[in-house]
Amino acid sequence: MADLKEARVPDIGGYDDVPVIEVLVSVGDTVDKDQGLVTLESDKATMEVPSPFAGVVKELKVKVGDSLSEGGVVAVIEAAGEEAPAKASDETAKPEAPSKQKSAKSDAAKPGATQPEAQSTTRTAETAAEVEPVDVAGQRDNITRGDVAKSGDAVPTPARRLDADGLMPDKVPYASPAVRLFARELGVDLARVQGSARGGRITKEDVQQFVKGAMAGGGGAVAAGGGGLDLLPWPKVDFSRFGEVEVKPLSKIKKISGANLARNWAMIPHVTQHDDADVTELEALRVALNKENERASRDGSGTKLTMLAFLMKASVTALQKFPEFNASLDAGGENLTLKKYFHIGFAADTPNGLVVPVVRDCDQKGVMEIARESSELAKKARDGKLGPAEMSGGCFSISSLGGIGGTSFTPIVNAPEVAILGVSRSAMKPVWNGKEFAPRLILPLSLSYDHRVIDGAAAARFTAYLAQLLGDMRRALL
Ligand code: CAO
Repeated sequence: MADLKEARVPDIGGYDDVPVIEVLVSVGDTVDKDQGLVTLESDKATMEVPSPFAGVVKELKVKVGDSLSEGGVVAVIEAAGEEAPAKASDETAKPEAPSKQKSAKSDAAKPGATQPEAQSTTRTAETAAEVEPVDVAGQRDNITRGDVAKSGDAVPTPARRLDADGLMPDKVPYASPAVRLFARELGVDLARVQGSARGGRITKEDVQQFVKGAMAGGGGAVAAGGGGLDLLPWPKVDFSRFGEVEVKPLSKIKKISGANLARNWAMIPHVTQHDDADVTELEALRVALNKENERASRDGSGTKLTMLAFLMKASVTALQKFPEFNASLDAGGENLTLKKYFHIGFAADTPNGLVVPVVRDCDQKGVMEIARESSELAKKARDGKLGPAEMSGGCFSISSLGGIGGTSFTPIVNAPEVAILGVSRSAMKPVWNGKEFAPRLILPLSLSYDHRVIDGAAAARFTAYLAQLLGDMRRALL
């Protein structure tokens, strides 16, 4: 018969009604003993509530935003393997060592709850594990909370002393609450970070290296200069104090692209070079070709030649002339990988957020084929049907807001690429031709680049060349 047990909050040093900020498991998950179930965060500390036994999560009793105190039920777990002695309930099976034994309480707020008195909590050396909670407010709060790691054990386990970072063995991923908090602030999924400390524990430096490595194309080498980000915690504001609010979770795409954008913005020294391209003739050609195609396809279903397709083709020619733009910097910041292929990504706005599909081998394709492929990919993106392969391998990206408006903007480099072209709305402008002002269709270009790789002069040359190409695409044949 299934052995259903309640996983309860152990002694957390006297804290009461601590908000749940993270639920680390789902119903149906198989958990190891001591694997974190939820993360609690008070104004002073973050701490994980581990599962007191291995098994399968049958029911979650809390969600993010709920509050828990000692004894509060976190989950119902169908325990697996060797379990507590017969008849021993979870509570009665708790090791007796802690002198500050409390009975299970409801999750509801306790009237008259006082400040933590964790210092008075005593344990024997055999069962206690002394750790310091993370002090998010800037000071260490000298509270012991070793019980968090073991008090839910169905049967007493051999002594285990945790180290000062507050790590808890057997957790997946294996990191202290301080590191978890740090990773959350950076939007890093700890499951993807390789721990370098004893037993595979993930340190703050590992998280920093992961961010740097991901930015520079994978790998975990130490980036030149080091230093890392030393950011203040994100401000926590109860906006409802100021007026009515509604909380809306970000879409999955927004969360993923947001984490990437934040990393790229923080880690890459961006500079944006602005220039104008005279696309008067190109636009006339595009319109004429589209009319021809429309007539040829009779039903009007032929491929529409877009300005984006011309921009992609012209970018390939510029990348061929300036190879360091078709490159990626390694994680150590020492070597540039120059690519001999030309896969161009373009930012596509979808109802769920920004994605960057990639058209492969644009050097081997005509503008018409690039237009057809990019419009198919854009449709797939909008329908949420893009596969990961269709968004990988890009060398250079284009973010075109020309269909919407604007005169210039600063696109964020799509690491591990080293440059991105932003395109704003073309407009008819008076341009001096030596004799008079003539009306010309001017397309604003904004090239953001990684200044570690590309010098300002090279960026100015690249952008000017691109503008020249768009002014006369015959140059692409040279
Ligand atoms: N200047 C003036 N008009 C432009 C233009 C430009 N630079 N680029 C496109 N247009 C016009 C087109 O001519 C077309 O007009 P018609 O409907 O009259 O023919 C209209 O804008 C729509 O253009 P399009 O269908 O060719 O689409 P597009 O090539 O502009 O864009 C795509 C395709 C996928 C890039 C676009 O749908 C998109 O998602 N854009 C947003 C990208 C984005 O969000 N970037 C920001 C990323 S950073 O946050």
